[in-house]
Amino acid sequence: MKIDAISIFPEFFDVLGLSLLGKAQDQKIIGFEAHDLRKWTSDKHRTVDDSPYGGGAGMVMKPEPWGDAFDEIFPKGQRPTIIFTTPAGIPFTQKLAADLATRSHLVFACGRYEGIDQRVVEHAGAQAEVLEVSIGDYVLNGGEVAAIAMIEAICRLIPGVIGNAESLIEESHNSGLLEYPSYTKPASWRGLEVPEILLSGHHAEIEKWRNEQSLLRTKANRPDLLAE
Ligand code: JBK
Repeated sequence: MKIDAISIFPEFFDVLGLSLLGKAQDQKIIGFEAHDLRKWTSDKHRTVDDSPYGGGAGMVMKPEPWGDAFDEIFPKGQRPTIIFTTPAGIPFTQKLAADLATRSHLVFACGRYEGIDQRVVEHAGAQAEVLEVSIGDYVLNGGEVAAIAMIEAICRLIPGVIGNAESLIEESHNSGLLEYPSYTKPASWRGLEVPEILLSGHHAEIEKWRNEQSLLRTKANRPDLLAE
């Protein structure tokens, strides 16, 4: 999979060189490239934003650098998928991650300020599959951290990126509930004990206990998941 990211802070994406995604790049399973949007400016101040039509606070990203970036980054005769990371997008979910993991070329467009001129999104639709996607209902300073979260969630689903295929299978088996709590050695630590059932060797009982714990946790932390 090829992944491009366009941002005024391409250094944010340096973290993708670490750990499993770094290895996957060394092995050529994924090819990642971060681009500085200011490359596609031509004025002395390398301006990427301007005041909003209709008034209001903040600045809006100008369309021209984005259009020129797409002209260079979108391959001719192909239809990549472009993802605009924005709090106004559709929710990013594991299902969407799995869907996007099947694409051959993703482009992440990361806005700053109050967002990008909406015509950029409209215009990208002529050359690409376009998605506006949000990682959650909170305020970030820009779309870079959201893109990094999505890239990690997507790439770990690509065959060969994660060594242990079993961990992927186990994750898909948790039936929409939260994970049960886990423990490791020592069995006694600072006066706190590992639940006895886990030391018993009764596999059926352990599974029953874990399912109960998943349900209790989900009730407490994510009642919305049970309503579904
Ligand atoms: C947020 O994807 N997001 O969730 C996102 C992108 C850019 C800015 C933001 O505030 N939440």
